[in-house]
Amino acid sequence: MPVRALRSALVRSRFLVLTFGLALAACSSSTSPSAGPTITIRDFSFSPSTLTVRAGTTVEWLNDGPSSHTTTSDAALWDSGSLKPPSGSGAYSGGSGGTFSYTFMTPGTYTYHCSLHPPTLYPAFVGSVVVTP
Ligand SMILES: [Cu+2]
Repeated sequence: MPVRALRSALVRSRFLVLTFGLALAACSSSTSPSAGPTITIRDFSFSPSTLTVRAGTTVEWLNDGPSSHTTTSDAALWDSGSLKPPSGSGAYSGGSGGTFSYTFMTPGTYTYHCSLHPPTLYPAFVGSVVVTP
């Protein structure tokens, strides 16, 4: 086998290994679970107040306000309980704000509020998650 042919075969096999590696990397990134969106809770807002996600998405709420808050489904589908504020806020210290996650499997509109600061007293402190198929 001439040296030149051998060399080009080597180059070709290296190229194949490279493309195969890239294909593997592309596969693993599309099949591994990706981090879902986060809704930030502050005094007194959910941000974004309306979030649209695909069915099967896990949504996380993060308390980043100075007070404790909850994310509580209006239809009683979930209730985070009290989520503490981040370190240095309110009566708590040492740690990041409390989080809560819920996975939306069925398309629809899901409204929620904070049970500690109810809509009767804080009418703008409500949120909704719109789940599309
Ligand atoms: Cu609250």
